[in-house]
Amino acid sequence: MLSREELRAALQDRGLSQVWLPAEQIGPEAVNRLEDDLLQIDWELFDRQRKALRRSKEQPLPAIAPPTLVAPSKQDGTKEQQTAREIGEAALREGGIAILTVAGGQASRLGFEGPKGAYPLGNISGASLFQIMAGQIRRLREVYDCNLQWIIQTGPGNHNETQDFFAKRNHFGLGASTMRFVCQGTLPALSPKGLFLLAAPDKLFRNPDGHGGVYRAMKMSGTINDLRKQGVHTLFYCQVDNPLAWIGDPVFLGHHLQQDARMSVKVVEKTEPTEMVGLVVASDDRNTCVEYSDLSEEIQAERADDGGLKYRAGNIAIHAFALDFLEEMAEANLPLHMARKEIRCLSSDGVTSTPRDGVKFESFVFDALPLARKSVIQLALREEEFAPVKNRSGVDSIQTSREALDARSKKWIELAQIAAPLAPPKHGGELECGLCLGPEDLATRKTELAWFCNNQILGLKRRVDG
Ligand code: UD2
Repeated sequence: MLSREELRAALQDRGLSQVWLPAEQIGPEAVNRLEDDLLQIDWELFDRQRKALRRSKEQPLPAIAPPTLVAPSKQDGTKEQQTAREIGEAALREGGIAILTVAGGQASRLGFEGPKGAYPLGNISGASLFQIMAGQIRRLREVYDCNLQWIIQTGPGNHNETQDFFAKRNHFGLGASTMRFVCQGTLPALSPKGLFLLAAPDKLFRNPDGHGGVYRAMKMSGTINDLRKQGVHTLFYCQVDNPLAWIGDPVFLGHHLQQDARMSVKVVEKTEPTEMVGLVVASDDRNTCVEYSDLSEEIQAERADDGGLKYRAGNIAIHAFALDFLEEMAEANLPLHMARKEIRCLSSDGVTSTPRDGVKFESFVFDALPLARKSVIQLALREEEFAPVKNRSGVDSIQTSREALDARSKKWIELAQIAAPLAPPKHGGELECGLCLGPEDLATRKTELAWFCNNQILGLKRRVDG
């Protein structure tokens, strides 16, 4: 960290000395508080922010081609898939895997106060997104007889609330010592001319550094080192907004490990050119992920010989990471993405607050993909693995996600050949959180199932066969 004198010099060199003025008008204590805040600035990163600001346009896209895709995990009839499953299962059993979920966002788009993971999504039970995921992790621990760790990335706006949410619910039976909450960092927002914006005379205006902040947060918090000491070598990564995420999918993990991949990704087939998901494409000898907004409409609408979209690999933000690669990415200078917005901050009078033009910066997890010398891109079946909750209504909404969960439960019950008295009624049923990992797992538990007609949750109650 800089000394106080060095800080003053760093500000002066960059033409930023006016940042002191409002604090100086208040007094030395306010100046000290601002100084403490400014001492947290990473100047190398700050200079990159300013450089990004000066870049007039995003970089032109390199030549791209469709990536090579591995078949979905469910279609595991082939020998290849079976081998991958065995490798993934062995890694889970041996304790080489941990789960990482990014949950730094608020649920404001859903009209819900609080961390998004606390949103009660369960159709009948009202189970939160966190609880649905916790259930899967509990079941994985049972099936693979392991102590699977769960790391949740929170944000400065929901860190305490998220921890309280879990504590009040006894960590859903997972055990507090096997969970870790890692708070992502922030980046200062800047004016279009590259000056600091102030939230108050003694405080910079900052915003969360994006889900790409997870790399730094995992390293700075000591989590990567601790996991390594515990024998973890690979992370399964997912977003909290997708309750269908097949957490710890052993086939996906197996492919990733077998190919010695550094970062892998699951994709769903994009069927509409206008669908707003990032696309995984091949470029040179690497894979890369491009935001839909960075691709022209013509490219997005191009067709392949089979009539489907040429670029159809839609990123669902499920990854596998080699732990070493995750650590490298903490120092990798990933691109900074900018959002130009009106920001409510201190006005030039240094007293009142007012909306001003500003720029927020963040980094994205998937920008690490082209830095991975090897990556596996695996197809996932949308109806099985992807129904994110992004909006209050319409596409990717609470309703569409609930419907997808419901449809999947019904399908699993059918596939597990659960007999009529145990089958759910036509309209809305729910599999109890943590009951099973999929239809095969459900089938193994047939004798332990009971159907609760009154609350329509298919869960574990008693051994029905005595
Ligand atoms: C993201 C991807 C998109 C596609 C889609 C799949 C981006 C820019 N786009 O869309 O390509 O893969 O997901 O669902 O990411 N989060 C944090 N910290 C932050 C910001 C977000 O932890 O600073 C978490 C957030 O809690 C959520 C996830 O990251 O779990 C996704 O964030 P989002 O909702 O902003 O991403 P979205 O929907 O734009």
